[in-house]
Amino acid sequence: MIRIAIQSKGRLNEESLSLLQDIGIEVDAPKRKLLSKSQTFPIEALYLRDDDIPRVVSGGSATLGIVGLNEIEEKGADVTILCRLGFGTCRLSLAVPKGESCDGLGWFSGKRIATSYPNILRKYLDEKGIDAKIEVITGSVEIAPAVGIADAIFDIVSSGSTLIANGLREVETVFESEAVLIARRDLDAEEQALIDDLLFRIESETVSRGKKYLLMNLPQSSLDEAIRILPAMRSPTVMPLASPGWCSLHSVIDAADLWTKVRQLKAIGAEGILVMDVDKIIL
Ligand code: PRT
Ligand code: ZN
Repeated sequence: MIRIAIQSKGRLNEESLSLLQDIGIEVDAPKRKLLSKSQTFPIEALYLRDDDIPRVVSGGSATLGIVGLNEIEEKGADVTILCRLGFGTCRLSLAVPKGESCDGLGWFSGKRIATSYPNILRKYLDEKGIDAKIEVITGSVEIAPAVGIADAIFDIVSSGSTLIANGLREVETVFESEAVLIARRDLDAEEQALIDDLLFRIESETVSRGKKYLLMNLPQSSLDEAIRILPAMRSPTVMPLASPGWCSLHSVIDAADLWTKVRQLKAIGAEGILVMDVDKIIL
């Protein structure tokens, strides 16, 4: 049995639980329970605040954890990062009041910067040789300049709308983050075997994310051109149709390319194009 630390509520909670569900691991959502044992895999979920997850994993009270890379970096936690999970994507950026004529990092020398991430910021400023004062604030960092606590902020940005709503302008991205799966160091053989199984399932899940399955009828004469348009996992599957001179072509493509590919395929005579979601791809 292994234990995985998950954020009890907040931005990473829902997607952490749905990732587990997608890889066949059912656990109860954190209502009043701190611990929830899965009936489908030898794992139990431990629900915590995200700030506590790096320490709980490095200290050995949980084998695994799902947390933002920003938290690992800030806490300097001694854990293994097993894989990036593709959600909770954000960046840590420097921002200034939009009226300020900040034209580069030099502007920050001698200024006060409010943040909840003093360690990442200090390391960055030291690397760049900028001597600024860091004001540590644990919440609502974005209001610091308006209330006179700081001249600038260093905070998490996702869509950028919080900055705009507070009259701030992003001037420098310092750190790119997303949710990651972390593990305690020095795992025993049984833990390692369970983790290998989990990683295999997560990889299948990640590979299939954002993929579409395409099926179409195609004149046989356009086949070479269609194969050039559709670089599938090996090559597209081709099957003959009852009507002479026609075949059926199957392939997996990135969802982002869907409409470009469909247009190209139509142009070479493809008909009856079916587009389907992909649930899992096991490589
Ligand atoms: O209660 P607990 O301590 O567990 O949660 P928390 O309030 O500390 O963290 P939470 O749930 O807000 O965020 C958890 C993790 O989600 C963070 O550590 C990041 O790794 C990741 N993440 C992704 C974000 C955002 N996107 C995000 N946009 N964390 C915070 N924000 C906040 C940001 O602080 C700012 O206030 O959203 C605002 C900016 O968003 P935009 O979209 O307006 O730019
Ligand atoms: Zn937190």
